[in-house]
Amino acid sequence: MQVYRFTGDTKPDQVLNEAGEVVGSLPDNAADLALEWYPFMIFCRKFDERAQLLQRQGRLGTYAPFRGQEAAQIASFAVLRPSDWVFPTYRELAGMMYHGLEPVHALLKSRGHPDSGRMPDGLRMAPVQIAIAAQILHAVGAGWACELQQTDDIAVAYFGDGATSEGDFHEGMNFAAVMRLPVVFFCQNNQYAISVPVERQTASPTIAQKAIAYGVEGIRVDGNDVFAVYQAMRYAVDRARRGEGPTLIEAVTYRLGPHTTADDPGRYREAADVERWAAAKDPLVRLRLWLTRQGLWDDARQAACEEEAEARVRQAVAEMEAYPHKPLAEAARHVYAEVPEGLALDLAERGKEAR
Ligand SMILES: Cc1ncc(C[n+]2csc(CCOP(=O)(O)OP(=O)(O)O)c2C)c(N)n1
Repeated sequence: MQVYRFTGDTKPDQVLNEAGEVVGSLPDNAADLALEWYPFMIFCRKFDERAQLLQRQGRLGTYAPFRGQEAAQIASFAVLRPSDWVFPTYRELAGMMYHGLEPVHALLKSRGHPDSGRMPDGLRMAPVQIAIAAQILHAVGAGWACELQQTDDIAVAYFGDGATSEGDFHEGMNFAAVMRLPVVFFCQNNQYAISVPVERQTASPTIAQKAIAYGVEGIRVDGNDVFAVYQAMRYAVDRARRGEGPTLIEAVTYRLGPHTTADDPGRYREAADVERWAAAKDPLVRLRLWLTRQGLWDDARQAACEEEAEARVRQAVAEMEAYPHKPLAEAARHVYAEVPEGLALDLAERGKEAR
């Protein structure tokens, strides 16, 4: 009898350790990448903080913060081409903005604006997915289409650790593996599915090892380490483009904020745990340490960068508040080629009530 048991190391791959020291292999153009990413990470951090404040002031509806996950998102999106297909959830706004989504558009979803359900032309990105794991199937379908059309574009599904408990994840992985489709499954393991910690979500020691069961490659990477994420994504995307099939990446990170602005994390986790993560693993701190050590960053640059980020956030908020309202009926227009008559009437009636 042969018993299969996971005996591997669960330590995620790292390039930069918590002190910002190099412990792995840097990408060739590390300095250029870091100088592009770090200011964008500062902007995203400010955007995220402002969005939460706007919700508290009643100027924005429910919002899902991404604080702590900037590295996992920005460094993975950095590998994609504009012609690749992206299927995000509600927590990928940092990556989506890096990929070209205007900040004003990123805010519109939390306003319930019909335009947030339609990506701007030219962006091969689906609107944010709220139904957990449903976008994984869409990514697999798009990957299949890339293959049938014989392009070397690929598809990426972004999802959280909780999504790996859904049937859609398993069906998507299996189908993509059997068909050797050009798909990257990118899991941001931020340790929680709302209030459920990852150890109660899965008995598997890692999420990456779930890949083995499907015959695809799995990578467990430190999701707060921009360079490690970039290297992992580079590997997975290149494989997919070469027709070598799907990869599952588990980026181990931590959600520093609440699940959404409707959530009270104090009910399911200790503030001390959050502080410990924030102090040791904040992706912005780590990258700044490395940049400073290279002589590429100092306090003056930091201050200028923060000021610029602040101005950009202010601009996005002003654009969001000036953004023209649209009748509720518009929402259905992004879903149907021809809106069914009953639905159109119903939305028109509801629109009147809402006014
Ligand atoms: C199919 C489905 N079931 C339940 C929910 C309610 N729900 C919203 S977010 C969430 C947790 C998701 O956790 P995870 O996949 O880890 O992503 P994260 O929010 O941590 O980024 C749940 C259960 C949902 N949106 N869709």
